[in-house]
Amino acid sequence: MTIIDNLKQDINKGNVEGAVAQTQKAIDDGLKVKSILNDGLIAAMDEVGEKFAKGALFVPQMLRSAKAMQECMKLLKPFFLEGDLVPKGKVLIGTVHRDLHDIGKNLVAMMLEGAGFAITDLGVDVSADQFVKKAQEIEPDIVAMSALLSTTMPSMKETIEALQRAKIRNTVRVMIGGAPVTSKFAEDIKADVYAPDAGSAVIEAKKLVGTS
Ligand code: B1M
Repeated sequence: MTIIDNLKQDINKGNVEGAVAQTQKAIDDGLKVKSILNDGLIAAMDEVGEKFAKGALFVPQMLRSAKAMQECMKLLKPFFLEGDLVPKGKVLIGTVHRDLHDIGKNLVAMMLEGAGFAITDLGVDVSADQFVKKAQEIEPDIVAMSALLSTTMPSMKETIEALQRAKIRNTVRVMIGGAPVTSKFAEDIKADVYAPDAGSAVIEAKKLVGTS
């Protein structure tokens, strides 16, 4: 078995210590961080999701796997730094109302931070009102929303409408993403941009603030 196989197995089992040890081993052995992330951590979480959908595992096990992934991501964080100390722009990010999934959102935030953006992270279950209030306070360049549930995607539309009502829609750019989100949905709800993954989120964010 390769280190990546072992890592996937530990994430699948929710073995936090094992997964962290395999991630460290992968880094020490010189594996590409992109491969550790995509072929190891994200691939394992996809497997966890498939098993959950089939009823082969349950929420507490998903939580253990999520915890393992979050701990491994901490080890990868330093590798995302592009070394640019002048902030490229301000990003206000959060997972939308009634949605508790934060791994993808954290990854996007981490990579944007590494690319030189100043991040304000509102966490999970963020209401339209909370997005608006914080946006009025910090005046971000980008409002970034994540949703992992098809049932919470409408909150993205609600937030955009709330930004409109607060008359600040024109002063921010809105980026959305998350597994069930599509570019068509982004178009429908009048978001400025959809990013399918964390890497694209960085590329799109740079374009939005005109630094790419
Ligand atoms: Co949940 N869950 N979950 N879950 N969970 C999914 C999403 C699901 C697809 C599993 C399945 O059935 N196959 C399914 C949703 C079905 C749907 O609506 N389409 C589901 C369900 C049903 C649920 C519950 C309802 C289960 C229940 O209680 N019966 C419940 C809902 C709770 C709630 O939110 N109110 C629930 C709970 C949970 C846990 C709490 C146990 C845990 C989350 C823990 C946490 O996040 N701290 C959890 C997990 C871990 C998952 C899966 C297995 C993994 C998600 C993940 O972290 N992936 C997931 C199955 C899956 O996605 N394959 C599943 C890794 C992460 C890196 O990917 O988040 O997609 P992702 O992020 C990607 C891109 O989407 C993108 O970039 C990232 C990678 O580069 N991206 C953005 C994300 N946000 C972005 C924002 C951007 C741009 C890109 O711009 C702003």
